[in-house]
Amino acid sequence: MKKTLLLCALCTALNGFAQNPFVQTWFTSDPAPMVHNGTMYVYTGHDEDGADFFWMQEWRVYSTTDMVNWTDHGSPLALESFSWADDRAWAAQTIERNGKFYWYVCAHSKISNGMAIGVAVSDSPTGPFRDAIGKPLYENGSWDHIDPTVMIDDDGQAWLMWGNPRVYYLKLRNDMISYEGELGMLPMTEEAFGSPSMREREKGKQYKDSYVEGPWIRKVDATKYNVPNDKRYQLLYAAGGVPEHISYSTAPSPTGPWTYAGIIMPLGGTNSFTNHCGVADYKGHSYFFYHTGKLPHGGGFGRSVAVEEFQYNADGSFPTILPTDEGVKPIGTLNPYTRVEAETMAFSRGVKTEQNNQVGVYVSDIHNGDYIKLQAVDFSSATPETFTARVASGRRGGTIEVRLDSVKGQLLAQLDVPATGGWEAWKTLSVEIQNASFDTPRDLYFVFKGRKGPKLFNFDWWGFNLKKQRVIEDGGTGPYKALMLEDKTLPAHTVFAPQDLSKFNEKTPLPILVWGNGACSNSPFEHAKFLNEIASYGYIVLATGYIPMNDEWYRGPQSSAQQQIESIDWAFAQNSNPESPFYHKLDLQHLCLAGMSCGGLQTLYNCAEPRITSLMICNSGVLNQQFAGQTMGGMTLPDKSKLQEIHTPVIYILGGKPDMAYENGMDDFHRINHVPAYAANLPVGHGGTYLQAHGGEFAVVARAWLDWQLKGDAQAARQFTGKQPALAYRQGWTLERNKKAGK
Ligand code: FUB
Repeated sequence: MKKTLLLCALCTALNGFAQNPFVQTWFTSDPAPMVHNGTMYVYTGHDEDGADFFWMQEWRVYSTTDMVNWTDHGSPLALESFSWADDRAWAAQTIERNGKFYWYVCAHSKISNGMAIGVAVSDSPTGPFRDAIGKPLYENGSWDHIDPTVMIDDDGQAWLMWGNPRVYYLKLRNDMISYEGELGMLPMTEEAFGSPSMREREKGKQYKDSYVEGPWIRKVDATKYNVPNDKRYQLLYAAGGVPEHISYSTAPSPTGPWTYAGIIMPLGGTNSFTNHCGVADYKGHSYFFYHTGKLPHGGGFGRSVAVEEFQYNADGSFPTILPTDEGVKPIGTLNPYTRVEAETMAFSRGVKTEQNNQVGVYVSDIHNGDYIKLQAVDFSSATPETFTARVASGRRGGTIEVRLDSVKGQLLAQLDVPATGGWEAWKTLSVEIQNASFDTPRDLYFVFKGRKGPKLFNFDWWGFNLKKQRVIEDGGTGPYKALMLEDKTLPAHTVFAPQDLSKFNEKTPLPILVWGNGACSNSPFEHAKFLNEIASYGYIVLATGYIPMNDEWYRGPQSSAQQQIESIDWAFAQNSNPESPFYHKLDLQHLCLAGMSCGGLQTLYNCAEPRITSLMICNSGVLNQQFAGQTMGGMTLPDKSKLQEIHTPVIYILGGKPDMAYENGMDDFHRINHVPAYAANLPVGHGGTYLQAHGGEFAVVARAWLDWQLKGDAQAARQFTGKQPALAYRQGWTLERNKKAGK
């Protein structure tokens, strides 16, 4: 019987229709829902894998806003949180009062050697939680004290109830962590719960029902239901002995008198000998939470939380609710254009979750063939350009296949995850979307592929992008993690900018670097690390050419010098466009035009442009007279007379004598007498250090120039000014200055 049920659950799951159990990464039990600020939270227990009893160590939290995609918030509360607890982290419930969240738990107490009721508190529904009083809220050595449930009545009185095989109650004070009066106990009568307490039952007599444990106290909303006054309070509970079903009783007040009202979830179809329920109304729907043993390898000590939607009867009473594998329908959609935590899922196979201080909860234990499913993903009929994910692999990595509708559905993208140097050495990777037609909300699948057997990688978060974008070198070493993106309003250019633009405004705008590439390439593939690094220190960099979506060399047609002017025009237009993410965030008074090699010539070609406030010529210089008049990179090559059009300070950053542009660059430098000019050399040759990690030394010096020229940074100025400019003392570098530069 058990096997058949399990196989049934599995086949439904594999067919992609299942929503129950709604957590598949761990065994979870005793669900306690709480709605707060438009989000449904569910607090659960955690059955250990392979357990032979309820040896439970911690509690967990999950949340959703659409009832199908659940986010795992990990375990913000465990036995270790309570100095007095040493075993059995059993059923619990959380409630909010005055902005604080109180999580009532039960656990074995090493003080009394019985089960005890404790309370933890937090400022957030997802923790961190701490023991609110440093001792049990209630204990007396009895094993009855399990399964707390809590309710705040309309008059503000909070009631805490619990117990197996009796129901106890306390009136909580407003502080929620102390109580007034004595411990109360509900009379265990046939009328109240279907049978009297065990000791009082008549031998051989068939009773209607019997209270066991797991109470859930609630009050019917009299504004919505035609509920008689004597039935306004409802106590739901696990009933009938082992195996358990769910029944309930009603009363005119929490203290009674209670009247047995019938069975809500009958026996059968759960593969678990316990059951434990919680009820919540959310976004106009009503939900009944319970647990089953229906995950693979699950059962009585390996339970899993499940949920069904139901409708109250007109008088607020419960209908019969049956367990299903399908679970509930989405009541919202998931936005794929934000950062979505990988531990948000509607269904998964094979994977687990872990948590650490660096990234919080992430998906782990990913093996070949495992998958994650999300439901009702709303692409809003837009066409995403790229898919981004943050991943880490301490071994060989693998692949994420991004598919629509099923594990074998339309392939949108295939992201290759390399070895990143550790299971927590995270890298943000992007890949282009291959083909896409996104009409209505769709199911989305991440299917994991790689070598059979070993763990492949860990998965922290993902997102789709409407722009082509990519994060390299973890966003750079600066204080503002950067990304590069292609914007449709600036075709054939790549924008490098901080990922979080909220820090920038009219008072602290982003200075602008406009860049032309070596070989007049129409992609900044060779300079991406260098430019990304600069952007991470609070610049917008507008580079000529297509975004390099991988590390391959660009082999298409060359760029033109005009593209630098397009970049400048675009920056000015964006800054005054209220629709732009860069609206009033760009520093139009501080703009450096720069380029490398052929891009340096494009820069000199454009040097008269009045909006430029600084120039940076890298591995470049006006070519000999013999080339004058020839065309290259969309321009007629400038001759030396062009240098007279420079109207801003200029620096040449060259690769020393081994640089084939050294002679031309230094010749330019010696001819410039009308503006401050600087020549910095590091003898590394024409290729500079652009391809080194974070752009190497050239990025350090270029950034110092920009910090001084565009941000007025006095410390950076010291690299180039004074009797003993710091750059001249930097390993390998020489610095020359013309008379205008002064000392
Ligand atoms: O999870 C441990 C115990 O099992 C709970 O406290 C009971 O309600 C039953 O579900």
